[in-house]
Amino acid sequence: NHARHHERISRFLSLILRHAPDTIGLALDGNGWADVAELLEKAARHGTPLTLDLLRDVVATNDKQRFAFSDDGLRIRASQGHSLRSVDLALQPQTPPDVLYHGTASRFVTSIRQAGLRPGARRHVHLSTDIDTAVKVGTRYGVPVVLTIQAAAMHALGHLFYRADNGVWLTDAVPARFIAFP
Ligand code: HQG
Repeated sequence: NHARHHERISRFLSLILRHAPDTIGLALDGNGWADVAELLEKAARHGTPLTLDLLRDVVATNDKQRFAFSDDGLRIRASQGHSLRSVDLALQPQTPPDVLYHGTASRFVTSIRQAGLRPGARRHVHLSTDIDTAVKVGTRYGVPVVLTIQAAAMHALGHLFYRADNGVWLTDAVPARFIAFP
């Protein structure tokens, strides 16, 4: 069915554009962009046939707007979520809202109280402007816990924040003193 197929393609694109482009022999540039024609050709060669129309449709209807085309439509990248150290999204630092939210699982809370939020395998800690999103993110790993981050206070002390093209907020790490636990 249609929705399932889209989700499968979205997962494939997340793998290729965030973590492991080399699984299909694709190269990303320093800002995470892949050539669309090359992506289609290499995806097909490695068992995931994709038309340009289908790719456009997946990008346009993706629930989290995970992917974006360049203005000329010739390149595509993931808007956030990378683990590849070679990718720098070249986002401009921005002033965050007063508070941001981070959804995690209850079993991580003891460790987060001690170490703060760390990016783990990804390049950044991911934060959202709304609690609902944080609950969904936390649910991926277990019983969700929503942490409230004093983003404005961090920013005032020199921590940099970035807003990805899909509205997700990114920062390098969040020291525990800026986190309110429920
Ligand atoms: C936790 C999804 C112990 C952290 C989502 C999280 C997001 C710690 C996990 C995006 C810790 C890392 C990212 C510490 C952080 N001790 N645990 N000191 N610091 N953690 O998947 O934020 O659907 O790398 O709380 O919607 O869950 O893929 O990060 O639970 O936007 O597009 O370590 O991925 O988007 O997990 O998710 P992740 P995340 P997509």
